Amino acid sequence: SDPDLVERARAARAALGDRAFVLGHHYQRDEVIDFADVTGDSFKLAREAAARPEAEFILFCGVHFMAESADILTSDAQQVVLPDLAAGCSMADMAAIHQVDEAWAVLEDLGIAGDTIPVTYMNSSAAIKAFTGRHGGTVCTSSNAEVALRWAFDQVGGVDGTGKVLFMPDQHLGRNTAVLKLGLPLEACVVFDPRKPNGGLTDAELRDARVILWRGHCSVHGRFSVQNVHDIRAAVPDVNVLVHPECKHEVVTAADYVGSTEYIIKMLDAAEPGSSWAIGTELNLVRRVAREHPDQNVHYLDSTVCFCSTMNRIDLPHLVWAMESLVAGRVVNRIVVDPDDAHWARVALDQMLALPG
Ligand code: CIZ
Ligand code: SF4
Repeated sequence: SDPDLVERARAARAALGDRAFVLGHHYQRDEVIDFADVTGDSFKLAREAAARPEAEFILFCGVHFMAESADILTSDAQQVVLPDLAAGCSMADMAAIHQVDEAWAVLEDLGIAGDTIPVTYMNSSAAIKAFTGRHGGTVCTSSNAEVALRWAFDQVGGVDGTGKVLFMPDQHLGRNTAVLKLGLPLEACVVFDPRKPNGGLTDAELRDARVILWRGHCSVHGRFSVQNVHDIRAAVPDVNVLVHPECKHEVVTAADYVGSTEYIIKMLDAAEPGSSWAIGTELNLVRRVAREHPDQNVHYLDSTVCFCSTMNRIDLPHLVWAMESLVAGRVVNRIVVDPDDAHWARVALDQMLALPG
């Protein structure tokens, strides 16, 4: 990147000192990661933010829902800054609170809301997390989705009972976890499409379902295909195919390993030198992992899938602008969650933190 800009970034970072803490998500650009005090997935970063009560400013290099979680988990005196407000998440945007309220009303009208518990993926707005907290549910991440789903079923009579989970907003993580980890049949999962009356489902389908999956997906991970897995196996002998659970069910089934971002990093750290890997996740992360493991043969599962475009909105110019503004005494792009939502979202986040394991 531009050497002048790097110099300005260094100067602004030094001027802020301990007043600021810079968090960098694994999917961020290298030019941004270079200035991160800590890197991680959304869960680790939320915990890191909460563990820095002395920092006046939390500069969150990631997407909007992550900055919201940081605001919820930090004190009121701390200010969370998202260097570009356009850094949203298309998956989180697929579940708007008015749609979720309407879906819940459908379940209430059918008399099944009382047997249903909401579970929301970390990748959702604070309003959806608050909805989940108000209805006794939990947040989950891709690392603890199995434990979260088991806990949720336990609240409504167990995995083998008749209670239901409403899983938002990623249908793939929900389905992969329910079927591959909890052993529920694929037919026990239905997809609720918020754009259609009754979610596009019959009353009987809703009554019989065990897992009601919200119709959401990740615009990056949702693009990997089974053909990609076949192609890489044909091209690279003995390749280990490693994908994120936001990938489609058939892709995860065809792969050798499935796991969260932190799992993917650990797998590569522990891999035999000279082994071959094809990784199905965001490209900034895969390139970084490949660079850090020159002794391994790291491939990208599909070269036409690439960056998360909203993650990439945070670039060095935006980070420099945010830091220089703070140095000048102007707090820009502050993320503040409505206090009532923050309270109930925190209930759902605390429930997640209290899960076993
Ligand atoms: O796909 C994402 O955005 C992920 C995996 C986020 C996170 O860190 O949990
Ligand atoms: Fe959202 Fe997918 Fe981008 Fe993650 S990678 S921020 S889930 S669109």
